Amino acid sequence: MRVLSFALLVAFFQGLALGQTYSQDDIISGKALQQMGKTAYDTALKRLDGSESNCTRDTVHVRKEWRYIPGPERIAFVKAVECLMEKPNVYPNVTGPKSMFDSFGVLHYHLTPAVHNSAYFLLFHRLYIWTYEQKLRDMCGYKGAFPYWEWGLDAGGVEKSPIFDGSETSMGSNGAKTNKTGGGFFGGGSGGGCVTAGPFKNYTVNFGPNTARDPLAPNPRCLKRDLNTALCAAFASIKNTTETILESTDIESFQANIQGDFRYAGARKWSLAVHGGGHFTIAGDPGSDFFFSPLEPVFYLHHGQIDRMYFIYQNLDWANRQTMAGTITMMNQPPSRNGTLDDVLDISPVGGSFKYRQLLDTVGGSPFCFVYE
Ligand SMILES: *[C@@H]1O[C@H](CO)[C@@H](O)[C@H](O)[C@H]1NC(C)=O
Ligand SMILES: *[C@@H]1O[C@H](CO)[C@@H](O)[C@H](O)[C@H]1NC(C)=O
Ligand SMILES: *[C@@H]1O[C@H](CO)[C@@H](O)[C@H](O)[C@H]1NC(C)=O
Ligand SMILES: *[C@@H]1O[C@H](CO)[C@@H](O)[C@H](O)[C@H]1NC(C)=O
Ligand SMILES: *[C@@H]1O[C@H](CO)[C@@H](O)[C@H](O)[C@H]1NC(C)=O
Ligand SMILES: *[C@@H]1O[C@H](CO)[C@@H](O)[C@H](O)[C@H]1NC(C)=O
Ligand SMILES: [Cu+2]
Repeated sequence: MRVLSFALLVAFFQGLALGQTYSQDDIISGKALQQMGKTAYDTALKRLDGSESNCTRDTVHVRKEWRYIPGPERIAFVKAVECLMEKPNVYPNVTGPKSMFDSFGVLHYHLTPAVHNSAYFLLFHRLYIWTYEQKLRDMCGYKGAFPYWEWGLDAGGVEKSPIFDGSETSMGSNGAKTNKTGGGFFGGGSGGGCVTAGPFKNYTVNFGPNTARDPLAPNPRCLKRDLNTALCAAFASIKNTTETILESTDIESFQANIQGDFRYAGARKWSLAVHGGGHFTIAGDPGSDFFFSPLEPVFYLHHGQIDRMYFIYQNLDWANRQTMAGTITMMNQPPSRNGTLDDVLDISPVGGSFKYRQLLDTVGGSPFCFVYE
């Protein structure tokens, strides 16, 4: 009896720690997510105390939401991305890709069937965007904060988002308005054509789409966007982001909920879910392309937020949240074995080779040293 009540007490306090007691008001206003983020940040930093690695409270990189990064730093980020678009492609024997930026697209194209709706989704994308960040720093001298995109902040109008407003401190505008049949979520958003203003207006998408006969052959074209506020509000709101974290009790349900993996009954209510929601809030070409979406520069801000959710989820119960679940093929097609933390992720020639186990902790372990603010 005493054991039972002790267990209940522990469960109660764990519930508090995990924030399961937040009111709907606090969830919708963002107060809950803010507190969860703060707890995760503090928990991660605490691991640095007494650590013998060179990742310390002084050296740790703090990732920030785009709009809370000062204007000049945002402009420097855009310049660094444009610089990466000028550095040479590292894949041999491909004619379409022209730059280091493009090489990331080739890497994602090759690995797509293994790293979505599989055991590797979260840790692959963590390494992938971190490697991109390193290239911006090492090859292009970027010194500022690496940005993420909190979609829910734009659920009232993506067109006026500081990411998409077309100003020089944005990531470029919406696409030009085009006539569309249909409507609703997938009938399209408020653009559809080429980006008309701001950064990346002149960026040439060099290859793709994945439906092309040779997806890696040259196919130069403009960057198109079709911003979709209704979709953002329905699938990637602050409430959706917060409850996806709160309602996920283990890594298997977390990765199912974040991707709306319909194999899991509990994940079906999320439909597109925040991952698809963020992607299709941008939409367009190559933003809608499952294989080539990283050729859309905002991809990295979107996946920054996915990784931030993972960071928060992990650090709300760090001792129990360093596990992996699922198999090594997309939707387990073709059927495959379970992934393990001792599997190796090799992203050469773009980046390095690591055991998945090394990618669990964003601080203090090899190779990462970052937290989310
Ligand atoms: C820590 O040292 C490693 C190896 O020398 C280096 O690659 C890494 O960039 C350093 N990290 C920081 C945060 O200084
Ligand atoms: C590239 O193509 C050349 C000529 O066809 C071939 O000899 C070489 O093995 C290829 N390299 C790679 C890495 O596929
Ligand atoms: C869009 O549709 C309207 C009405 O059918 C037509 O007048 C207009 O020319 C179309 N615009 C484009 C860009 O196709
Ligand atoms: C795009 O290119 C044109 C022509 O070179 C140039 O005038 C314009 O400033 C460029 N726009 C941006 C946003 O870089
Ligand atoms: C996602 O958020 C929207 C807006 O807050 C809400 O209407 C919708 O019900 C949420 N979805 C789920 C599955 O809770
Ligand atoms: C694979 O993982 C699932 C749980 O995610 C487990 O039920 C199953 O037994 C595992 N299969 C093998 C062969 O270990
Ligand atoms: Cu991906």
